[in-house]
Amino acid sequence: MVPGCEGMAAVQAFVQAVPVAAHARVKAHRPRPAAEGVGPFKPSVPSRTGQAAGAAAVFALGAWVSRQRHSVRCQRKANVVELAPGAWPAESITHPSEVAKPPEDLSEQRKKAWAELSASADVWPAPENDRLLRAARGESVDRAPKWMMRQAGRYLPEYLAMLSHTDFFTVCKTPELACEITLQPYRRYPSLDSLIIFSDILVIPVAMGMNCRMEPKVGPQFDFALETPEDMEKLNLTPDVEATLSYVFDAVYWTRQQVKNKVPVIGFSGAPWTLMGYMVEGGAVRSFDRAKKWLYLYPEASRKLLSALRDIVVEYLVGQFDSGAPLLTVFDTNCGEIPPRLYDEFCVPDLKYIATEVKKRRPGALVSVFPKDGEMATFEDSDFDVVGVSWTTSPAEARRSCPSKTLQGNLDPHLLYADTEQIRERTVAMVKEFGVPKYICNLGHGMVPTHPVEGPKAFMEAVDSVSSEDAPSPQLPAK
Ligand code: 1CP
Repeated sequence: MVPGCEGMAAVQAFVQAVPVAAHARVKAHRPRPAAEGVGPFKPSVPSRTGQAAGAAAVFALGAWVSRQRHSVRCQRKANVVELAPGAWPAESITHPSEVAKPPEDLSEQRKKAWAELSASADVWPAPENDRLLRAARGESVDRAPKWMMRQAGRYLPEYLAMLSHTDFFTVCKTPELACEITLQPYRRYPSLDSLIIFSDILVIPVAMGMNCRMEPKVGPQFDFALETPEDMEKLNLTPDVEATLSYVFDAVYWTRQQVKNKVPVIGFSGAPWTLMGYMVEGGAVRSFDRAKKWLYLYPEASRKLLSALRDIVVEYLVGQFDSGAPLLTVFDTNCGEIPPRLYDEFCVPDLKYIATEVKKRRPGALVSVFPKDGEMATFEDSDFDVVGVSWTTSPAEARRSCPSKTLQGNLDPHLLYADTEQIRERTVAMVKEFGVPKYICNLGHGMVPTHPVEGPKAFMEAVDSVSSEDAPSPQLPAK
């Protein structure tokens, strides 16, 4: 028991006893009004009062909000999450039972929609705000498009509220809940130029037969690790991607509808090496020693695993494109964990193949890679449209490494703890260093649970304040 939170177990037991989980809705579904589904915060309480069961519902919601506050206070004491003072936006919370539910035949509708579309075109109609896609294609834009890695997640109290009713992978597997969490940052920051579908890179190992739990304070944990090559026999190296990951495709398709195609929905996958890292280690770890050893001890088995992952990644990205995600990102978060020589040998050919193959099969798709802390120049000669820049690289160095590519990045996520003035100043300087042409503004890695919610607002306002005239392509001095 966490000291000072003695009531927490009872509260949690009560919360669990109330059948509000995704599959056990007790209330009649109340679809949110159209504008509410995508716009900035709209208090949900007043709209309930006119309903027949208004008073009871308000009472229930009040009790629920109070439970969440209590739970978050307890979590803060347990040092699980730090919320900025006054950051709790009670009015922005959507109860899982209130989330608009898709039709039973969503998967069939999705497949039919793509079959009809692909008969005449190879892309979905452009979103109302297509800055991200224009920038990815190297076309002109009025200002830099922006989004934040891990924008839908644990720094948002409304995410924590949702997660207190269900578990992480249930959310991933329930399209309306994944959609709701995808929309949360957009409601809070309506000037975002893109949404990234709420999911996790680890859904691929799950599809291969490695069940995964999200342990509080620990992170993802698989039921088993790949200790030796023999353990690969426990995996399905060629899973049916549509059958095992259709929940992600449905979430993409549903989110595109719910956001009314106002902004693009980004699809994503882990890169083979980053996925292999988690599979060999058995979950989130501080260092990937065992995975690195695999490359030296079992090079053949490593190649076999990496190429199986590569083929699944291609299918998975194509499936997300067909569901309505025009831009697909490959996260190679563990790129910088191994020396360039090893990365070139084991990882680069597969990554290049992924970009080439996805674009061969879906010429309208835009593909992006984030080789965190790696040698970006490797990707200048690839079919990726966009290359992500870690916070460890300077904008000038990144431009020199990949002169023909659209670059994405790279604000130090820690800057989001600073005061608004500093955030604004550094962000404007960064946009000018990159220049608006061929640029997508983002962080140099993801948001973390302790980030205050005010930081992203200052970051986004700063990006919006710089026009393409203010920040033309930089003239880079020779090195
Ligand atoms: O908003 C978004 O970006 C969409 C959701 C998203 C994405 C793109 C999540 C939700 N995870 C990811 C990708 C992801 N997951 C990566 C690649 C990108 C990156 O480096 O940021 C990696 C390495 C993971 C693996 C992972 N998932 C870890 C281990 C690494 C770490 O951060 O310690 C952990 C802890 C997770 C859990 C996770 N994934 C996503 C969320 C919101 C959470 C937290 C779960 C929770 O506690 O509620």
